[in-house]
Amino acid sequence: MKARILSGVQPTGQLHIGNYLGALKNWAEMQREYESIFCIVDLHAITVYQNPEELRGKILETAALFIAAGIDPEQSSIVVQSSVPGHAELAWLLTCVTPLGWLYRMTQFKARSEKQETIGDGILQYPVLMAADILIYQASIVPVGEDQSQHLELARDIAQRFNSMYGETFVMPATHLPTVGARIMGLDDPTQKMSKSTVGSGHAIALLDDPGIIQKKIARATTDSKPAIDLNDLSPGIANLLTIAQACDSSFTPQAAAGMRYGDFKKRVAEIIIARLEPIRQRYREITADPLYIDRVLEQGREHVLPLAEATICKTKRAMGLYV
Ligand code: AQP
Repeated sequence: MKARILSGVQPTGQLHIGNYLGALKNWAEMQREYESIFCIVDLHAITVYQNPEELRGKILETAALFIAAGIDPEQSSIVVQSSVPGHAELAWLLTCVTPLGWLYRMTQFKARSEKQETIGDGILQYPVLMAADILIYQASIVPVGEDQSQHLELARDIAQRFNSMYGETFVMPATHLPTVGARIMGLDDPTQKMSKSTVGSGHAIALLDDPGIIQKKIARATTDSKPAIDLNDLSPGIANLLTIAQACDSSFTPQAAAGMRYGDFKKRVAEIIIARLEPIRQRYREITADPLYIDRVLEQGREHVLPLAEATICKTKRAMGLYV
């Protein structure tokens, strides 16, 4: 039997090259080797207000982008988190074994709560729901970008605590990070992670950006005042562009860029990104030409995973002494 992998993306904002290089690209590569479940985590998205009409559109767009980026719905299950009630149900069961202090320590919670006057309980509980997303499918590997490492550690801690309190119930999930591209930084500020939620037209390369926009964004990317690339003294902006180029095209090496003038280097990086993203954009157009195709894919994914989720819910409730 193949080991199972699970991962997800929030249907918010525009999917960017960080999401692709940190997550989607690896999913597409790993799906041949593993039984794969990829979720559109809409319950995570609503931890902050989402316009309901836009959210529905984003769910479908995200599913289409999964497929355009290489996820094969005949090989992998593409699932909307809220369409499988077990995610929320397991999250409650896990909430009851999770010490509050573990949640307050999460760096993402701290960063988000600092930015807001009142903070919703959902933002605090987010990592427990994420643990439920993983544990409900007994996934043994979770391919994510580096920003999710702490949440993954917490998922393991929760699983371990549950198993020691109620007996072996959950498979212990391992984090899988890409070797290159685990943390793509913002083009406008290469000290900050590229994020869907960060506003600004120069921050991220969206997967659906056209070639002209990509060239402009790379040309404007923050670097430094040096004229050419010195591999012994890389500023965060140049290091980030090198990482993006290398992750998009494995035949590109930083050594090949040594001594290149910044203008020429940026043109080369833009070409590499365009060559990587153009087929995704084209495939996205083909997929979305049939308005019902995505609904069929999502229904097929849901049907496939429902029994898996149900089995874990029963096992967990039974372990806790609840009425099954
Ligand atoms: N910059 C990144 N570099 C590498 N991987 C990344 N991921 C996200 N950003 C990067 C990975 O993409 C998957 C989906 O994550 P997400 O839906 O949380 O995307 P986001 O861009 O982080 O979205 P938000 O809404 O802007 O979230 P916050 O505010 O948390 O940053 C994950 O596997 C993630 O690791």
